Amino acid sequence: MKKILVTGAMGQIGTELVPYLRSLYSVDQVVASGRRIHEECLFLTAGPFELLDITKSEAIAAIIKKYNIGTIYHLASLLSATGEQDPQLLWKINMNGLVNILEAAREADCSVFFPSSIAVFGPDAPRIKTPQDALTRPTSIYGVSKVAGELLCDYYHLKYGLDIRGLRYPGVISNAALPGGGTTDYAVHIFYAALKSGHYTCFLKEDSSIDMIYMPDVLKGALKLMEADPGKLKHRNAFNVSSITVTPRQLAAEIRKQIPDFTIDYEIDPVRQAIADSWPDSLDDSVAREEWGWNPNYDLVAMTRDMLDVLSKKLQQE
Ligand code: AKB
Repeated sequence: MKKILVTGAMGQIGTELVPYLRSLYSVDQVVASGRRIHEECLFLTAGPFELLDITKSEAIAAIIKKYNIGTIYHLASLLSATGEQDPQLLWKINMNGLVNILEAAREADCSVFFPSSIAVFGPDAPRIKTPQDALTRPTSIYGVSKVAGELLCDYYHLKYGLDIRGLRYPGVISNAALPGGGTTDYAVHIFYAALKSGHYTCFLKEDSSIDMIYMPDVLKGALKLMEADPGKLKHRNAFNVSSITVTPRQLAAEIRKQIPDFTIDYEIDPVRQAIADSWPDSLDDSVAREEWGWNPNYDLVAMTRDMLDVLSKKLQQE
């Protein structure tokens, strides 16, 4: 049976996607890869693991051949805030990396999962419940790379018949690895701060609304899309998905239901605030629901309860 390769396995999503896939299939069936090994993610090396610089095309081809890879979850990417610090580096990693993956997938006839983002939308798109097929004219380099990536994935499907599927994730909330360099990172940091010190200083304004999704739904959604009947997929790639629409003030209020003394104040980071202001407040994910049965489990209340529960146990052990 052909194996699965996960790039960017030491990142926020990869750290949980690899164990999830290994638990569904088998440890040997899933090859994790990353540019370097983070100490807190050493557990990923208990199964097949390869150091991989995504900008080196021969290295990707060699891993595909070595393990007989049939499916690639291509997660290696810089995020929105980091991207604004070095747009050229973002382009190199996000675009050249994707081109390399698609070319290697074409040579070896692999299926590909490509995570896109709410960042594909810019100020010209409708802000509330942004539809699946709304105008994609982003103003961040990260958003530009995700739009180009979505189009490239469509092109490889049309031109070469490659099976490439993907989701537009909003902010991802999780409790294993910390997110690195995103605009929505506040929605993870706030939980650590609430449990450690009872106070959080937020870098976005209190009323900045951006959609979020909880990690179990991220994993479930990716797998469900990859296993969906291709005959039913009209869009195939770049599906809007979401489950929580929230502002920092509302998230703080939800946390306060369990930690009544929790306080929050605001020191706005102009770069991340400008990115947040250019993104939709919320996404319309009805097309994903119709075409392949997207059906998330976690709303704001359930996610907050689970985050605090899991994180408080984790922090007690540290
Ligand atoms: C970011 O904030 O850059 C990411 C994203 C929404 O794609 N979390």
